[in-house]
Amino acid sequence: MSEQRKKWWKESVIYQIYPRSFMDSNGDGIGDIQGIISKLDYLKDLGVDIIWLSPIYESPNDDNGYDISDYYAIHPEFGTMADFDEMLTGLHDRGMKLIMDLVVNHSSDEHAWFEKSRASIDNTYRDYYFWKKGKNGGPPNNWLSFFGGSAWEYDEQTEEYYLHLFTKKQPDLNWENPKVREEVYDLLRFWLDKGIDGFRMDVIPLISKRLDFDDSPYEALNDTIEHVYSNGPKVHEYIHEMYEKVLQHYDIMTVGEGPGINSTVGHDYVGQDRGELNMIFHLDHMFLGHGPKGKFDPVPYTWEDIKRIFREWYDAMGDTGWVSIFLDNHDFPRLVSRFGNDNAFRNESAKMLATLILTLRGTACIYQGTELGMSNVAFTDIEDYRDVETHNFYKEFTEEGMDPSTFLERVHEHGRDNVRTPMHWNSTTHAGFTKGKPWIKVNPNFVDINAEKVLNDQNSIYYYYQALLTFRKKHLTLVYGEWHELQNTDERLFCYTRQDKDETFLICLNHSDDQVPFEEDLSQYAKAIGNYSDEASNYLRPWEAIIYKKK
Ligand code: TEU
Ligand code: CA
Repeated sequence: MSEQRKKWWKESVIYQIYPRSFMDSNGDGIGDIQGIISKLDYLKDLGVDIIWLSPIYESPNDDNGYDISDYYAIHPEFGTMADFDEMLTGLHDRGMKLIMDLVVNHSSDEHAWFEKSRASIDNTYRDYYFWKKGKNGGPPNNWLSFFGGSAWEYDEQTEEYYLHLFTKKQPDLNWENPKVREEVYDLLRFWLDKGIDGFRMDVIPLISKRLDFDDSPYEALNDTIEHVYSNGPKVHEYIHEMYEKVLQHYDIMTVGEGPGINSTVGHDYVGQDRGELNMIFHLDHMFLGHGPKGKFDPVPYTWEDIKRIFREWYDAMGDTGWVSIFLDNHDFPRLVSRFGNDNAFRNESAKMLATLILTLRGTACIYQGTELGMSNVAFTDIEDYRDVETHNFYKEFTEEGMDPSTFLERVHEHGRDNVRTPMHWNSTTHAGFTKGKPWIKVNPNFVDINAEKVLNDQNSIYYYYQALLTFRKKHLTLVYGEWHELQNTDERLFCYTRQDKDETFLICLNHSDDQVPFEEDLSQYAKAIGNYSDEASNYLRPWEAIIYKKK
């Protein structure tokens, strides 16, 4: 890889903090910035480089901060701007970086812009959003929200509908309007001039709408997302303008969250000469299993589907694009429950998945608690859940006749609150997350799975992540090296090499509960890291992961 292609944000590992659930410092049951500050050494010791912070701006919390009512203010429940400055300094003093969550496809309906926009037909803020007359006594078209129901909300005051691809409290901003774009560029400069190191851009491929607003011809929500909502006609024009006017003037990292970005269009967003984004959080593997009506209408999928997607994206990026590699975040179930075995092989499978994340080509991203092996929760009462997506679909599916207990089982599998229960710090009340009543119940298994416990167990998932992160820093072949998958291995294995002119590594992963034959000639290799203490010959044990280094 040429020197010019080497970038700090390719060699770094991201750790995502969902602030509401990370650490509460003042006993109100809500995680906050001072709580994060109290854990900066914990993060430094783990060995992560960049913190991606989910939104901490003013918000009515209809979607836990992804509905912003003031882009320039810290929500008081998280703390003050002085707390923010202290956290940023604390990260930079430890050689770490901070990227913030940029949510500008939509604002909150409580943002001043929207309050003015909805006040009358002819004010200067009217076309900050999308307003349309209804059709045949209903919404302008058949578009559905990601979170159930119509994507249009009727507003009595001016007798028109406004567009919201998410909840009705998240009206979509009209990027056709240059004033909206300039408002966004101003807020970007505000945070960048404070010294942050970049942005994760929420649903960025949705910002350019197909202005004919024709009905979607697709049955499945994911098809509408990909072909109607995403990758609109001016999306690259807008992102390039953002790059030209703001992004290129700072030494920062940008990552676009990409619902609807598939491997055929991915490079258009991140090609090194495109003047757009540095990398993508694509969701192809994360949307696997989402049936026609979304995640609570599940369909089966296999590891072959997952591996196919990783292959496609590696080929699509080539040497001039870049992706992030991740298997969970604040929107998807705990990776050890979804992709591993959080029962009989929680330790082994969590370590195997860690090995995959940290040895495929891309910037690895770890979600809070994954380093502890935290797993899905299974509340027995729908009222214990907080996520608006869960409650909207609970209402929709049960009104259509689904048995509530059936829906609850699907929430256990696919709900976003699986990853939003409070971080497990120790085995004291509420897992040491808060001295008060947590905003959402703690997963009862915190007594067995918590930071204090893993820090006292040399065989823990935490120390495996720490060893992998250290190893990866020492061997940049695992960052930049070519990726080649071994052919003709058992379908339960995922084996590949990473190589460049300096080193070659062979990574062997068993993504099953079985002991699987493995006949590769390993005479040229020596085991460097693995999740079993000893070495078997000619087979891989359940969820075994081994990194071999060529002699
Ligand atoms: O998510 C958008 C998205 O495509 C999905 O992750 C979505 O949240 C859904 O759960 C997938 O089934 C982003 C944010 O990450 C999410 O937290 C917000 O709710 C959403 O946008 C709206 O801002
Ligand atoms: Ca608090």
